[in-house]
Amino acid sequence: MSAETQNLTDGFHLVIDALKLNDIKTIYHVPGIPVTDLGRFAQAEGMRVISFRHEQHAGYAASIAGYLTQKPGVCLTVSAPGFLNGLTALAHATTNCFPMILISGSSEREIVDLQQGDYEEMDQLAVAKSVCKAAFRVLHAQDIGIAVARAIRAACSGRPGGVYLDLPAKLLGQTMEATAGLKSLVKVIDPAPAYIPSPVAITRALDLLRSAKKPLIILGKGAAYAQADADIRKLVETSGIPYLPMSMAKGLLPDTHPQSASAARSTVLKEADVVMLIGARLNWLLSHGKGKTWGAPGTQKFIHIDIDPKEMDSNIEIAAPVVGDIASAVSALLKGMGPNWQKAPVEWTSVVREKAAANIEKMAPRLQNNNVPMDFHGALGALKRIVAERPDVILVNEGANTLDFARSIIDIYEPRKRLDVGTWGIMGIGMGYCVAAAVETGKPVLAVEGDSAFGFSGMEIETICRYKLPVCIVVFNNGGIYRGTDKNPTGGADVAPTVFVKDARYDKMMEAFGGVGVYATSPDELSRAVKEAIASGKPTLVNAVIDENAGTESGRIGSLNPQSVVGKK
Ligand code: ADP
Ligand code: TZD
Ligand code: MG
Repeated sequence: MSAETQNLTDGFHLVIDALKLNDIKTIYHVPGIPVTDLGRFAQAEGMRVISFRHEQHAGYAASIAGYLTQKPGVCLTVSAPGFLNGLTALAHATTNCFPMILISGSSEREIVDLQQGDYEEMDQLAVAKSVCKAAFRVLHAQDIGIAVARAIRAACSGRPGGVYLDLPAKLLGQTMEATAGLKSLVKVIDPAPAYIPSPVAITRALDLLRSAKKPLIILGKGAAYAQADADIRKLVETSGIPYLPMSMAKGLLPDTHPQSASAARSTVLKEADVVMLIGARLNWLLSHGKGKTWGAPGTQKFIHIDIDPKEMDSNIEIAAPVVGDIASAVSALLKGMGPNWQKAPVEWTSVVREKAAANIEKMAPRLQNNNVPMDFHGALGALKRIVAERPDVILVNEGANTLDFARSIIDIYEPRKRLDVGTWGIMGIGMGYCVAAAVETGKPVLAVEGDSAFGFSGMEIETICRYKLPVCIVVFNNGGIYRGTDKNPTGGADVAPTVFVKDARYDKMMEAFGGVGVYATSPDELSRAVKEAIASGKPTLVNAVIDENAGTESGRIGSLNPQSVVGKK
């Protein structure tokens, strides 16, 4: 370093220093102009820089890192196409209420704005705005500190979500005096301030709860995100109310908990008279709180705890809105309930418990089958028993049948141990989630993937092997989307659009990168392979051969498909 540059810093280093000052330790990334050196310098400065094969997966990794840690996951991409690849994940983070920051390099402003055709030219800020909570562009090195601070605050405060930060190439090379640079950085104090619900709202909610004959609690992934695990459990147990976890809220209380109503879902949704939603929206996943899934209109009243006031009455009337952060709200409810709270009526809780127990008993023998080729129940029964022995494993899950069956069959025992397709029911989160789950927690990861779902992010198994992550991927290979048996009705040479290559060997892909590949045709073989993978921590892919007839159209959401009166299948 020459004497003149000794006391200088630049845009690259200010971005890194600003992130580090705010305790952000990892960047999920794909290198290229103009951010290659940003990734290199970040690594040199002690950050963990995880380099992916495609930005979408780096983005999904960042989004779920945000969910797991309550700190924004950071994804760093190149301009236009790299940015667009990352944008799907940014939209996903916003939709799922995960804090994330997408940082993209961009081309020369003067050329972009005059549309003169720069390398990877695009007005990225304008494009990003519609899919995130906030979008900022930085033009001067001295503003980097404040921009990163704003991005963190926007991502974490209130309802969490995605934020876009646009860094033009020229900014990164800009210099400023090092001490002034250091002073320009901002450490965000209290990035997610508590949002205390009003005492009136708490009293109203408790009065309604007290009047209930058939109360129900629904826990959503907002409740899991809030990390108020002990108080949430205490609330459920003190109240004695049956609870239903949404898929990513499974494990907040162990799925084997006597108050779990998962196996009596349709009964409780239909019959409950007061429903308390904690960090769960009444969106399509809960049939918007109305229709045949629910009781007759007017027979059910809702308490809704959410940090976003706009969520109240979004689909139906909310009798007791509790606007606040979940930790504060649950603690206020507990305080209001006191030690002598009357537990939920046994006439109700015993009905729910018996219904759930009967359904679980009915299912049990199917989960023990050792059929070859495997069906979903035999294969998932084997995995269920493994997770019961290793509750610390993080389960990543996507697919259609593979998703729906795994969600109901595999019990989860600890909070934030089930990561899945989320609010959009999106395919492609798989390998990005695996990487971030392993990197952020150091825990073993088990991915249960439909063969179609796996294909969306399959190339990232190289990333998993490269970083030697303790990830075991099980591909449920039924030869296609939903099933492998569709035919081309014309009899032409092309196979049906839902069908893949027969007997594909996904396990060999893993071997290509030095990982362990296993071909499993029975639940016993599958079980052995997964146990070994978890014990060794070696990147492993098990190709689990599933009966190509076993699945159904769209898994459990086939009813959402529009129907044709003239089309032939
Ligand atoms: P699920 O898909 O599990 O039903 P949703 O994603 O629909 O869950 O709902 C999550 C909800 O949790 C969102 O409405 C979001 O505003 C809310 N939320 C997220 N974090 C918090 C928090 N700390 N406190 C209160 N509400 C939160
Ligand atoms: N693209 C994206 C990004 N998300 C989607 N949800 C889809 C397409 C549509 N889709 C589903 O909803 S499930 C699915 C697709 C393509 C794949 C289902 O096949 P699978 O699972 O092999 O993963 P099963 O076990 O065969 O049902
Ligand atoms: Mg399939």
